[in-house]
Amino acid sequence: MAVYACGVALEVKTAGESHGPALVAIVSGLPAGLLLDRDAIDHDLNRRQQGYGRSPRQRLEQDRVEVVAGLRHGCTLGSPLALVIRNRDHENWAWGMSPWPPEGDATGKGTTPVTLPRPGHADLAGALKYGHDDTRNTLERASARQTAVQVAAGAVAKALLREIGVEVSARVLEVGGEASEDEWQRATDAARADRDTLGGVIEVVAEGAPPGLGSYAEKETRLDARLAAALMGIQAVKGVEIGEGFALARRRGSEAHDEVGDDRRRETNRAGGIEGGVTNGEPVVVRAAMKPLPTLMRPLRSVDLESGEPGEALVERSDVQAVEALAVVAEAAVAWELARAAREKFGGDALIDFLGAHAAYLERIRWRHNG
Ligand code: EPS
Repeated sequence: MAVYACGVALEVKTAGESHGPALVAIVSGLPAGLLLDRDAIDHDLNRRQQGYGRSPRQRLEQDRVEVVAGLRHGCTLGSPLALVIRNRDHENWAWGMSPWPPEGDATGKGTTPVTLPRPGHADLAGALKYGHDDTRNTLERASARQTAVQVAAGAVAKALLREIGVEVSARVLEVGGEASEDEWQRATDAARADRDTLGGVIEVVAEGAPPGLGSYAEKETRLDARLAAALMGIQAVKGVEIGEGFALARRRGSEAHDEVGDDRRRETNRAGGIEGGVTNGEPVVVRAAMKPLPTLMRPLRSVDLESGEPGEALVERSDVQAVEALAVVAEAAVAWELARAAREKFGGDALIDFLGAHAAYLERIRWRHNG
C-alpha cells in the first residue's frame, strides 16, 4: 500500500565570526530516529582542515562538533538540532573579538581597526553597506571559517541520505590551472614564494539519488538552481556547472543529451543527473570554480576608508589556496540540498515514515534501490 508523505522543510541557520568564541548551526526539519555518528561529523571537519596551502590557522584549530540540543544518545529527537564548533584561536582575540565591551587594556589580536579593504573580499562593500569603520566587522563573518559549521550540517545531511542509499563525494580537478597532485603542490609552492594565491575547480558527485528530487514547477524548486545557489553561496566560488555545463553550449543537440536506454537508464550523463530541474536517477554531477583567495601577502592596491589616501590592502595570515577544503565544503552543500529535496519529497516525522515513503515511491516507479 502506498504511503503518502507530507513534505517537511529541512532548514539551517548559522552564526559565528571567524575569531569569535564559536560557530553555531541550528538544523530543523530532521526526522526523529536518525542515528548520528560523532566521529563521522568530526572526520568531515578534519577533512575540511586538510590540504596543501592552508593557513597556519589550521594548526591552531582542531574542529570538533558539540551538540547541545536535538539529540539524545546519538539519536535525533525530531526537535531542532543545535551544533557548536568552538574557535580555539579566540583566546588570542579575546579582547579584540569580545562580544561584550572588553575589560582592561587592549591586548592580543584585532585591537586596531582595519581600514584598508582587500580587493576581492567583502571588506569594502560590507563596510559601505553596514556602515562599519573597521572592516573587521565585515571580514569576520565573510570569512570562510564559517564553512566549518556548514560541513557539520552537511555531515548530518549525509547521514540522512545514506539511509536512502545516496552517497555524496567530492574531488579536486584543478589547482591554479594544473590537473595533477604533484603540479598542484608545485604551483602552490610557487605562489607562496611569490606571496600570491591560487584558485581551482572541484567536482561533487552524488550516487543513488532517486528520480524525482526537485521540481520543474517553479524556478526556485529546480534542483539545479538550488545546487547552483548552494555552491555559489560558498566563499570564493565564482562559477558552477551542472553536468557537462558550458561544454554543452558548443555541441549539437544530438551530442548533448542522454538517450534513454533499457530499464530507463542512460548510457551517458551529460545532464549531470538533472533534467528539467529534477533528478533523473543518474549520478548528480556538479562542478564549482574558486577564484584565487583575496588575502595576498603581496597586497593589492586599495584606499584607506578613514583618510581616503591610497594604500595597500590588509595583509593577514591566510591560505595560499584552499581548493581541497572547497571540495569538502561543496560536498556538504550538495548533500544538504539533496537532503532538503528528499525531505520535501518523502516527509515523515519519524525516520521510519521517511524510509517508508521512499520505498513506496520506488515501488510505484519500479526503480531499484541502489543502497
Ligand atoms: C580566511 C582567512 C584565514 C583562513 C580562514 C579563512 O583565517 P585566519 O586569518 O584566521 O588564518 O584560515 O579559514 C579558516 C579559519 C578555516 O577554518 O577555514 C578568510 O578570510 O576567508
